[in-house]
Amino acid sequence: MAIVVIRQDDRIDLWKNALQNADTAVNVYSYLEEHPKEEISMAVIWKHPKGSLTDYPNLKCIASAGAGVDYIFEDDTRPKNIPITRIVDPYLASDMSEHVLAVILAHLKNLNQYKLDQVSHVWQPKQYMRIKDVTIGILGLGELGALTASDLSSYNFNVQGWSRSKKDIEGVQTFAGAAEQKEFLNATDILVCLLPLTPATEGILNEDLLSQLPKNAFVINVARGGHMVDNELIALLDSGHLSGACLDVYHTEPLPKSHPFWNHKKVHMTPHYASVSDTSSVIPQIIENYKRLSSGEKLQNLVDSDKGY
Ligand code: NDP
Ligand code: OXD
Repeated sequence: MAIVVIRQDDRIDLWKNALQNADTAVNVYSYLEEHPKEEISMAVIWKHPKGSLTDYPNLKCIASAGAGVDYIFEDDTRPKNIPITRIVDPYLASDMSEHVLAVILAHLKNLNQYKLDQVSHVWQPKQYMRIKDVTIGILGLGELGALTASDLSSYNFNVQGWSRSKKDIEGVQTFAGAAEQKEFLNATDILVCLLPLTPATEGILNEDLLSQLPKNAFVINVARGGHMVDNELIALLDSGHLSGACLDVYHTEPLPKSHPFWNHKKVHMTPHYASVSDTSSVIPQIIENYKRLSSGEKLQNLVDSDKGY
């Protein structure tokens, strides 16, 4: 049994070495080096080249190196009858919560606009908003959404959240399913998307949904670019219905230089770095799952293949 690391970014050696150092008894390979393919039982992957999982006849587990697994389901050639695991990690959740808080405060206090004013040497005080006067609505109350919601509530924001099944989170008003979506949206001043990307949520941030937010609402997408219908967001920003958007994720990453988001005054961008799996924190759970796989025990952080998350 052995592990192969498959990712196309410059973190592949970091991941390989971190897994290797965590347990020197385990054979860990990068998919870029010569390796015995029939020995591989676990593939630790992040945005792997489509088709690359078919190289391993004895693969028993696909371990996503991130929380999201949409890229795995997009690969039709993946082995379909083996478990998929993902990252559930306190730092991944708290880093996301901190990022969302920073974006919200920058919006309430006009910091993005002041940066633009500084570049143009403009002195123009603007009315700011207070925490107590805004309602944050979070789409998705899973590992990241639930912590973000309760953290924001502890800062005295009014917080509500929407998910597939009903949740009970102290200080957070919760809504579930299509029937309760409109009431949730109508009362949301700042919408935060923390849904997984699945066939049910693809394109959910469209004109129909976003226009149910009150006028001047602000949108934060930290989930996946595939949730957003870009041209419909731009139309609602241009019409004045939405006051702005802060985006961390895009249909194509890096975002092509010609995309209209780059030059849009109401769009604020970060490069898919709201929250990143920290090897020192998440490698132990992957090694633990590798040991469980070897001894036939139930794996942790399993993805539900029927739901796609
Ligand atoms: P979870 O699987 O823990 O939570 C998903 C939540 O979304 C659940 O509350 C679930 O409802 C809800 N949900 C799923 N489908 C629907 C639907 N059709 N209708 C309503 N609610 C739905 O995911 P995480 O919190 O761990 O992560 C969320 C996403 O964040 C990831 O999938 C990833 O795409 C993104 N992410 C982005 C990062 C970044 O840096 N930008 C970093 C890490 C993750 P229920 O509880 O009822 O099942
Ligand atoms: C993740 C991500 O899903 O980084 O972990 O987007």
